[in-house]
Amino acid sequence: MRILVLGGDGYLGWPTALHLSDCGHDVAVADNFARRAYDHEMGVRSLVPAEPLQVRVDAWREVSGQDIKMYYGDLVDAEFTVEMIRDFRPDTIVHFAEQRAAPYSMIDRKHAVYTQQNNVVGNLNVLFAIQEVDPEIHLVKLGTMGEYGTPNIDIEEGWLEVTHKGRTDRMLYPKKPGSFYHLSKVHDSHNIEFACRIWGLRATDLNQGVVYGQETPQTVRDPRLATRFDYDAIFGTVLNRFVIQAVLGHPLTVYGTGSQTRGVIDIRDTVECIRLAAESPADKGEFRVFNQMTESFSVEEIAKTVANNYHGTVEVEYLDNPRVEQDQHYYNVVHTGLVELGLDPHLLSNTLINSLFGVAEQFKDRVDLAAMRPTVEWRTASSPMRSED
Ligand code: NAD
Ligand code: USQ
Repeated sequence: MRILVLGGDGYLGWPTALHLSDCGHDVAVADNFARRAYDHEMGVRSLVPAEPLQVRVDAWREVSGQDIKMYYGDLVDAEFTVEMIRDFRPDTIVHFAEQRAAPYSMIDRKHAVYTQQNNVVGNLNVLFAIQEVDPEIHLVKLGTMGEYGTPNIDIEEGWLEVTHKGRTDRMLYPKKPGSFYHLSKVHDSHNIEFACRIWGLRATDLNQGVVYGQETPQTVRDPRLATRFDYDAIFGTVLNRFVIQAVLGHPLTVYGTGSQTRGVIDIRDTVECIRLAAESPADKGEFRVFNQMTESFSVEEIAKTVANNYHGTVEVEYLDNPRVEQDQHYYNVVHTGLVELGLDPHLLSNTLINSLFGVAEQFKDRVDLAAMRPTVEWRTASSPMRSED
């Protein structure tokens, strides 16, 4: 199958491209390197060095004999997007290419507007390009569990059967997202569902939980194939941050009471879920939704798991929560769709955490401790990064 991975230079896009290529698919990657630019903007860098995309592609050819084609461009540029899809003629497009950090989207107006323009317009351009070039192309789009928020009812896979005043309908599951970033994903989901309904496109929306881990069977084949590993308070995600904090002897930064609960997934399962979704496409006209997570934990449980597995002393610090989010809440998520397609989840185990401690240990000298503490406040939407315009 020909698969185009949008956002193929990113934390998840790159290992996914390698996994798909390793499984025999003909893969291309596209990126505008915006993620590398955010590092410059924030004055931080990935804990693990991420080689330039050309170096990674050359290294993969050397170790596997497989070619990955590269496209450099911005999805917000409609002409670039349609020409790339016309040139590669994929059977499947995997769309990772968005600004993905909630705190980044909450810095100020400029960052909120950028996030929604980049994500919503880029995704719309992909939908229009599919419709124009070949409506048979299957779109596999990365959404997020945070689209749902923390409702006081079970979270279904994208759809909800509602009975109201004696009448019943199947509706898109109501959304209560927690940042302008998470909202951009809700807007994307609505646009994709509409495109499936009016143009008969086929799409899978993967509402993914927080990803942890850094290595996959392909990325460990050569140091040049490593993917990025973020620890800073803007782009670092909770479990990855706690592992790095433990190794540095920095207190684990639990926001609020730590009772807030989130769905999580191992990076090795992320790449496998994408393969499964791509190889069993949605039907024509179908907007298919899977909840791409394997377990849920409260933030405090994640902190305790990391602390209990680390050989040294670990301190936990409860910070005033810079975000606006419920801490005591119901959380019960249906996530059977991908398991039915064949996913055999890696659950959070000592082995994975121990290997992550090893990665953090190896690169700990690259950490800038000043980037560890949260600076972006949801309530004021302002921070030291606030811009004047
Ligand atoms: P990432 O920032 O590392 O990767 C995204 C890539 O897309 C980057 O390389 C970036 O340069 C590129 N990109 C952004 N805007 C673009 C544009 N307009 N045109 C071309 N390229 C563009 O993020 P990630 O952690 O790999 O996440 C990938 C996707 O998965 C995102 O859509 C994110 O919302 C979703 N997701 C991530 C997580 C997680 O924990 N990392 C969890 C759930 C969902
Ligand atoms: N948290 C802490 N301490 C920290 C960092 C985070 O307590 O040092 C808490 C947050 O308050 C939040 C939870 O941990 O309650 C998760 O935060 P996160 O930064 O790990 O994840 P989030 O902002 O939700 O975003 C990440 C990815 C995003 C993806 C999302 C999946 O950056 O791309 O969409 O996870 S989900 O959370 O399911 O929406």
